[in-house]
Amino acid sequence: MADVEAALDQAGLTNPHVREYVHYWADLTGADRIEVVSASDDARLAEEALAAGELLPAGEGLYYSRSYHKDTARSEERTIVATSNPSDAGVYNNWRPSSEMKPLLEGKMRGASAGKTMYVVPYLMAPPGSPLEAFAAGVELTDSRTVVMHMIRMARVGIDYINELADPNSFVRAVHVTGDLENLGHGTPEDGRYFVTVADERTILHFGSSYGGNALLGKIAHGLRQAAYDGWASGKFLSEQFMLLGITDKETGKKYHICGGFPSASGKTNLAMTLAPDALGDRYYVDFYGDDIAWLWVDENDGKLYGMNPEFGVFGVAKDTNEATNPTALDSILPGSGAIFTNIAYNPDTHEVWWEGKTKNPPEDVTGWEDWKGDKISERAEGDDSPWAHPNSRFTTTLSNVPNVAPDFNSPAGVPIDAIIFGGRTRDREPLIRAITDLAEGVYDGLTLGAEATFAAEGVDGQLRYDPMSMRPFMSYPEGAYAAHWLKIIGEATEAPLFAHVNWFQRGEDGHFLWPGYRDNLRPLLWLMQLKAGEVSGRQTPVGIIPTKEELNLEGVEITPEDLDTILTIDNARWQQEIANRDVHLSAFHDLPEEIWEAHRRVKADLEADA
Ligand code: GTP
Ligand code: SPV
Ligand code: MN
Repeated sequence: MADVEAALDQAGLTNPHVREYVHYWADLTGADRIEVVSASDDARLAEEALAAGELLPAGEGLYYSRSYHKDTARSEERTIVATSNPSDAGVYNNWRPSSEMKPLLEGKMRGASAGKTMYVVPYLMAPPGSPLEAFAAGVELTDSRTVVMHMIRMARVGIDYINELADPNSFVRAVHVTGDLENLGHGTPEDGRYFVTVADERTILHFGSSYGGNALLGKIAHGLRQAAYDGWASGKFLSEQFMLLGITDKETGKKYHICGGFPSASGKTNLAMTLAPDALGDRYYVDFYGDDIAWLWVDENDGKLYGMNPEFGVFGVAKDTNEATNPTALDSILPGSGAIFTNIAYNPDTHEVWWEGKTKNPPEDVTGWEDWKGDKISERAEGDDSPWAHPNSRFTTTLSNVPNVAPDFNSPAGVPIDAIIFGGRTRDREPLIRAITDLAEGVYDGLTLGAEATFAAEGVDGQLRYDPMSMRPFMSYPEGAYAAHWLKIIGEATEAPLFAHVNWFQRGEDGHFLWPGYRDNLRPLLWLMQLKAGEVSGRQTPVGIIPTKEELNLEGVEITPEDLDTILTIDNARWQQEIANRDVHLSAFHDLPEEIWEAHRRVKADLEADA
């Protein structure tokens, strides 16, 4: 049994509520040792992890890890939001009573960390001094050293964040127990994994994974699910799966801030890290604030809408990251950066790493190379062309390593938000960009965000998998209340942000992308800022304002006139088909505000009139 008192005393952890919490879970999980962690422990933890073989060297100050082969992504089916109030049940939050979930999780966790160290990771999901700091403190307890190292990169970690809380009892209790990964029945009816946020108790209980959002509890479980619930319960803020970037016009000195949601693996990281296209680079500069989470609030004094990234790092998709698609990301994982790679291909002889799309072809000489599971490429069966890296393999690096990180990324004030954008992977119908000036219509647009089903079997042709505001996997309270909370928060801003829907993924009949994407995505955003400033007026359509060809700065873009026409056109018939699907989608949400229904009917009527 661990000597909890001694460990907490030695670390100088004085908050009595945190001490009591650590005691409770140390006893319950049966951990052998307790260790309180701060960011300054990283180098020692890395040495220990390398010595134990939990991490492998991937170059100077770079680390490689593999997760259990059935534990490679968030598990939506196993993720639950629990509270004591049945009216908290929504369509997506997989609500269950906390009276049922807490004993179940305690049962799973009892004795499950025997023989292991339980790390105590105090963290803050906000720049210190933020007006939302009261919602940002947490203490993750985890029995995985690799998870601790990820947390140090992804959150601000140290005991000062919880010793000096204004309300010492106001912190998120986030318990992570890895469990016996090989015997959890992944995907069977007896699946033993449970990822539960007990939202009205600000307690997170995750059992049965050591991967990403399942295990780094500051990120998705606290930063998104818990924070969204807190923002609603307090009436104070929104927490969304949004990227956040700044655009500086060096000629006028103006700086704009745009945030927005794209479903997982749809390009948030790419966009927030983007470089201006060569032809525009002398004039415009993009600042990176965040790639996965934004908290939004209205300042009581100036009435403006502000946003900030609660995270301290990037947990980015590795696949297809290369010099053309995201040079900034490559520069953020250089030797000395401390980056951790997970589930990509690895060469234990040379410590090199590789993933699909890093270079056009995999390394020619396969000597030594192993795939993400650790199997030798040279020993693959004839014709085995399965990917070397897992499609959801990732790199983890701190914000300060990102070359275009905004100088004020750590500012407690946040940044004023000029526009909120939504975008999914849609192969037809959605134009390059359409701007929306009306608040209810903007929220309606976010609620009807979707992406095409990725596997033919999963979807019906032309029908989207709706992912409201890109929050489907992170929704913690009912969708009707969520929409009302959006209308309330944004409605309180003295200056409403502009909304827009973007799409980089429209395709031709032969499957090619009509828009070159990546760095060129800055162009429609520049148009949006010009629209906001009244410098262009676009063309009004039933679904928003779209740019004219002349208004878009297309200097240096490779696109055919036909493709350009298509991405700046509204296909009325396809849109009317989509409106019918939206009727069904929105009808599933109870108590959806009347303003949202009005917006829906208005768009529908305008499309019919325009046919
Ligand atoms: P999560 O971290 O899972 O929340 O996702 P994310 O939204 O940050 O995803 P990410 O930026 O890692 O998305 C990467 C995928 O989107 C890769 O497959 C990219 O190649 C693709 N992608 C990003 N931008 C573009 C673009 O402009 N055009 C095209 N065609 N693909 C893009
Ligand atoms: C996502 O899946 O949207 C992520 C990665 O950003 S994870 O943190 O694993 O949820
Ligand atoms: Mn995400």
